[in-house]
Amino acid sequence: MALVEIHVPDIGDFDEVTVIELMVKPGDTVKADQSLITVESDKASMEIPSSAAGVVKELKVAIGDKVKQGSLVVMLEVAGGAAAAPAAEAPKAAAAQAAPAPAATTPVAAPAAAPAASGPIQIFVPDIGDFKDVTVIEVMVKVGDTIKQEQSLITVESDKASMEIPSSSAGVLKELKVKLGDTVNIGDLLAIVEGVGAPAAAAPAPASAPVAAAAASPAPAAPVAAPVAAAAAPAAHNPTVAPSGALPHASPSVRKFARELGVPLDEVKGTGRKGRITDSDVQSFTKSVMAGAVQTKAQAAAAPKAAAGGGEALGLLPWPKVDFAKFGPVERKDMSRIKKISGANLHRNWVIIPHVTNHDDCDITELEAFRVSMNKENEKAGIKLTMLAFMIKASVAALKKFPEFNSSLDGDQLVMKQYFNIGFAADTPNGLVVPVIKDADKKGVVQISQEMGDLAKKARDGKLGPADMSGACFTISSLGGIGGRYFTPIINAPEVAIMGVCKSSIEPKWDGKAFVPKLMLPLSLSWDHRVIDGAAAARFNAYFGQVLTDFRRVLL
Ligand code: CAO
Repeated sequence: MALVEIHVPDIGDFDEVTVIELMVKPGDTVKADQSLITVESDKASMEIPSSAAGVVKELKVAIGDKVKQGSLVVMLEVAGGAAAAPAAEAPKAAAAQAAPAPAATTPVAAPAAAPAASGPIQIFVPDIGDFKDVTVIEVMVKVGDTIKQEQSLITVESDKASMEIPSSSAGVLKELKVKLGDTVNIGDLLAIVEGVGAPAAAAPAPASAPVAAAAASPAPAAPVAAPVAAAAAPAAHNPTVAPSGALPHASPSVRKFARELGVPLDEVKGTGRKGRITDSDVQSFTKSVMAGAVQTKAQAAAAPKAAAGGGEALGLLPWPKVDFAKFGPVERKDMSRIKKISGANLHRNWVIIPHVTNHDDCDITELEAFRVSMNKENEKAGIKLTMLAFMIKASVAALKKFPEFNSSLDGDQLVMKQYFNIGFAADTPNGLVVPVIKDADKKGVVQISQEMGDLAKKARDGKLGPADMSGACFTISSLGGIGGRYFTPIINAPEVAIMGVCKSSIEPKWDGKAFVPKLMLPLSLSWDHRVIDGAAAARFNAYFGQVLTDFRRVLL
């Protein structure tokens, strides 16, 4: 048996750090590499492991003590007659697992030499020493945020330490390339900021670049490499950066424990020093939830959704996870912002609203002839009447005749609208949007055609504002310019019906004496069966068609 001193290893730029947790006590048997204490700077916490196996004889630190490299942590009784390892050697071995590489300190000096720049700047994961495949456990910014240089962007965590990764540049955050749960490594692209006088844009760093640059040349020879190294300095290496305070106070091992149990740490009350969350806090929280004494926020949020018939209540099978690359080459593409938003809305509407779709046809022979002749007449004035504009007027007439189609469900009540705003689905390179013609009852077909043209252009240019897309009573989705016969349009909640229109075509129609060619327009009306009955829907569809067949009905 021999007594061995266990010291704080080389912990990079962590200067004086505070002991926030004692993970062993005298008499405990510890394995080599087992964590003894947790220390914390203002940006990172890290566990200090034992460099040898043995029995803890004495703890040389207490909670709240300040320690640094070389501080004595524990006296350990180890088997055999081995003399205590020299302090400088044993901790280094441990540091390889727990501490960020000290090499990352040098590059901090680099940005002073970097020229100012604006435009997109890439922010990479810095040299984080021996940390490999660390998990993103917190995202502290969102797209659109204005961030300061060295402001923390994310927190990463290994099983021994957590640290915040700062931005090397000030500016507006344009894109975040990581999300919670992702694993990252040195050199991974984290974010793109639109710089405002920030250091010059940085090229992606080869994994070894920052360290090599730091080691080889204190004054950066290549400005391209320098900011990467600067980007690389984790906040743990810069105690001047203000702490975010967003992360619950808990050591990495407690956080890992909580993750394994699925415990939301931010809902756990810490009983440790300064409200720190301990292992036993996590255990008690779990017991309370299991006993039904406490409800997590997620449970509380899911309950009303389930009652309202949300997807959570459906108990469906999980979405299939397929490794498509096994079958052939694939490429992954992010969904556009519009697709993500409209997808979520469409899904909700499809699941919650009991849709029924009525299909019908109407004769638009005369209307189309009129439209074409008007367009010829007004060609010089640059006025073009579209079939969709006539349909908007027809829908106003039908909504007036069947007011329950111009309503919205609100609990047990129907909100009956006395205004006539009509949305139309517009296909854009980024996805589907629904601009709205306001007060369509008060406008003529010419004005509606012009407004639709303007709104459709705004939609294609991605310039529609929320006001352009809100307040619709009823929507028309026209695929007439493209093709198809019938389809099931999804109701745009909280509206209660939507008209889908497909391509018109000449068909033979019996007039009592002979077949005559007629231009027939296919209609597909989807309606909410909670509000509308099938007979009313058939009448609405028929009337809508009659108005288009004889447009004079609009005047009635
Ligand atoms: N039948 C036959 N032809 C039709 C027609 C119909 N029902 N409707 C329009 N057309 C023809 C027009 O005559 C015109 O032809 P010309 O260029 O020869 O004159 C052409 O199609 C384009 O018509 P338009 O300029 O009037 O445009 P539109 O009113 O049909 O469409 C808009 C405008 C914004 C609705 C359209 O561009 C669009 O985005 N449509 C797609 C909507 C969509 O994606 N709906 C699906 C939603 S569910 O996923």
